[in-house]
Amino acid sequence: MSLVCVLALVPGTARADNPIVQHIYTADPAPLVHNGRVYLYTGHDEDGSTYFTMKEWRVWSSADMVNWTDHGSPLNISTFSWASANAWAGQVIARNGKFYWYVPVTNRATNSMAIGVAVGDSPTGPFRDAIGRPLVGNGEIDPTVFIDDDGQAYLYWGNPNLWYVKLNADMISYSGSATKIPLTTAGFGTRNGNASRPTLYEEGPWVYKRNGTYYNVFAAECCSEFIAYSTAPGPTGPWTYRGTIMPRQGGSFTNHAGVVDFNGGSYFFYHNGALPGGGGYTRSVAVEKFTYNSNGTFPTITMTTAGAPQVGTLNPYVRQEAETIAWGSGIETEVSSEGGMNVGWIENGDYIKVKGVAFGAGATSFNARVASAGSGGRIEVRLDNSNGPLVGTCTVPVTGGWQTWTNTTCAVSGATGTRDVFLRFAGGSGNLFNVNWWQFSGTGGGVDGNLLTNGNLENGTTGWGALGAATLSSNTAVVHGGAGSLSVTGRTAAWNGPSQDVTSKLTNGKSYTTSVWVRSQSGTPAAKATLSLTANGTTNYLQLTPATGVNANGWTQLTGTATVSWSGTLSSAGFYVETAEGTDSLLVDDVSFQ
Ligand code: FUB
Repeated sequence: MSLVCVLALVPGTARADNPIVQHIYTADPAPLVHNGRVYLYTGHDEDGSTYFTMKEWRVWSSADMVNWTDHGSPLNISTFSWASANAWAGQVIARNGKFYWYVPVTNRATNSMAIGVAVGDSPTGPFRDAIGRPLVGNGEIDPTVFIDDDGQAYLYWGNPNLWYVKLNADMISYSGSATKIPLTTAGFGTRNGNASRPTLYEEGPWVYKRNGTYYNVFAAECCSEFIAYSTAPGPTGPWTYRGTIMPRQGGSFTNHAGVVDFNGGSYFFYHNGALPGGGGYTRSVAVEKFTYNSNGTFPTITMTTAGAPQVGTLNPYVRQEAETIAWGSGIETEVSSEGGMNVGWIENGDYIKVKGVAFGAGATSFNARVASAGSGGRIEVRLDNSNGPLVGTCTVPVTGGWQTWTNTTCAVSGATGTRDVFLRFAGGSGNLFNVNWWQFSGTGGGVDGNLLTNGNLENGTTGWGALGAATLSSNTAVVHGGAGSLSVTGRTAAWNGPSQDVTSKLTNGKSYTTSVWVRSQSGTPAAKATLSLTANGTTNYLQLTPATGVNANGWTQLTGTATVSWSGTLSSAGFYVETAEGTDSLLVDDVSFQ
């Protein structure tokens, strides 16, 4: 395989966090907030492109807006048997437990652009062609999708025109015919000197509703484009032009916006040509946090290299994917034989920055899942920058295959408080090794460590019991990480599941963070982690994670933070995994509660 590293930086260089992805070029951001994470759908500009040569779409996600997990490419041109090229700007929306991804591609039969729709059971896919043919096709591009409060869904798209259709509730068909939105100068601004395109509207609409007002954020007046917006009292207009959001800037002659609210903040995603080798066909997605003006209008937003501030911190005491990255230098990613992605093409001096890692009172060891068909090497765990204090060094052996995985562990000293972590890779020449995931251990549980015994399920069913009717067994065929997971069968009620007693481990009034990876053995139940707290003869139930739909096709992470409190004396407390309803058998892995 031949890959070009997009970026290699001098060790020690302090880096900002925009653009979001450094190891490939990305374009056309479409964010989606789902279950406490931001999922970011992008296109992928090929290295060295001299046109919009785009073959696949990519998915990224983050819980904190700075550390982004690479979920690879669950959708590409060949997903649509009728499409021939041009994996351009799309958007994903969730409905009825499914995720619908609308994309523009070239229809082979007509050699013109059409809109396809893919569907998946999770935000990271896999995605399949929902209907086996274009949903709509009139030679125009850039779909955006929006569901109004009354349940009516709308699909908008277009360049040079602006169209909409009313989608049916199934999200894969529509009623009526495609309707042209009048591109008036009152609605979309005045473009001078172009009689065939008198308004500023160019492409890339992003339609949503906020406080009763409908917003259409769009790329204006190619080339180069700036981002402007219009508002309307209804989903189909009439639109009023409101001005510029993001001026022309950044070395790409296109720009493309996506806007979401997350965790109480508002975020503006866009693209530019900021990476080395970047430009109009080698773009990169970036994000800025902003605040709407009190009257609902946008402030002017300019591109920065700092990006958005971190929301919270990253927990090093649960398994973290190596491909969860604030800034990567020299590395690439690929599909891992153990599921998800791994970091690869690691050479001497490459590094990964992980931002805002909350060590608390201190980490004592570092564990990483590694593989090498090269020469092996070392992972240097450094703080603050890639030449910063060295707090641990793990040796990576040659394992005999790039997907032949083993664990490496080393002592850590001096990692306290909240710091940026740099995993800096060292060794001989050429590709050294791959990394799939990593995890620190803390100073003996409590504040910094996992309160659960055998949370990674690498030690059979040790530490786990059944709440109600459930049969627990160790599973080695389907695992999230490592070599074991927990199979939970024979449930006869929704609350039945694997549990651990944590009575002696809780502090009244303290917040605990939970992470559980779950998949069903059949069905698509909503799973959740719960704490039962019995004090003074009364039992209360605290939901630790939102109930989240899981399926048999892949692992879903349930996460949440909850404050535990009780009155009087706590007589028993149990952590357990259950479902909102139903008795489907489950698989559970890599559980932490801390
Ligand atoms: O990425 C290809 C095209 O460039 C998109 O569809 C447009 O929005 C522009 O960003």
